[in-house]
Amino acid sequence: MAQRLDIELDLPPGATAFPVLALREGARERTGIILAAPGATVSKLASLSDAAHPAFDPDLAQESSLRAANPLATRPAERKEMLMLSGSMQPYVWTINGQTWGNHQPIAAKSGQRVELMFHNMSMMGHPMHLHGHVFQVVGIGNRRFAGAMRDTVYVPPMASVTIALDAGEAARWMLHCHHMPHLVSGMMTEFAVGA
Ligand SMILES: [Cu+2]
Repeated sequence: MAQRLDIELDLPPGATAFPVLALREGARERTGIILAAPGATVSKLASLSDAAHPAFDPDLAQESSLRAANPLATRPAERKEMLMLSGSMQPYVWTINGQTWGNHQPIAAKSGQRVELMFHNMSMMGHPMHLHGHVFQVVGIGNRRFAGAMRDTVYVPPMASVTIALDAGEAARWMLHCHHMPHLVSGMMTEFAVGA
């Protein structure tokens, strides 16, 4: 949910067509694009799959298997912050470190600092966490450290923790929020306040 990827594909030669589908979790709906070589026969696909699609990567097995082609330079973190993700359905309020947007405590850093943020999800909903103005590297899942993918959004499953590392960029206020819009609008946003 809410992930974003840049994908480079090598397609085999020949007049072939390759559907790339987005699947709705827990339901049969699907949509997508078809990559087709010149002269390929493009047949129409049903908008419903035969069976409901399972939840994607709920234990982060795939995320754990990814390694950055161009990782961050190795250096120790100068700032480490834990961000507690929580909330409830009734009332419908979602928080970071117990606060909604407007009552939030900014996460502060200086431009150029290596920062590690651990997203600790204490709720029963998954949260795709997105930081503006930066790319970051996934460097830990639970207690396990590894040189994972470069991203700008990372999915944090229920009751899981994911650690990211980044070099703080331009001095500005950068939004840091759950990319699931109903969570965002009901409070789940803070700011990464980068000083000069
Ligand atoms: Cu969320």
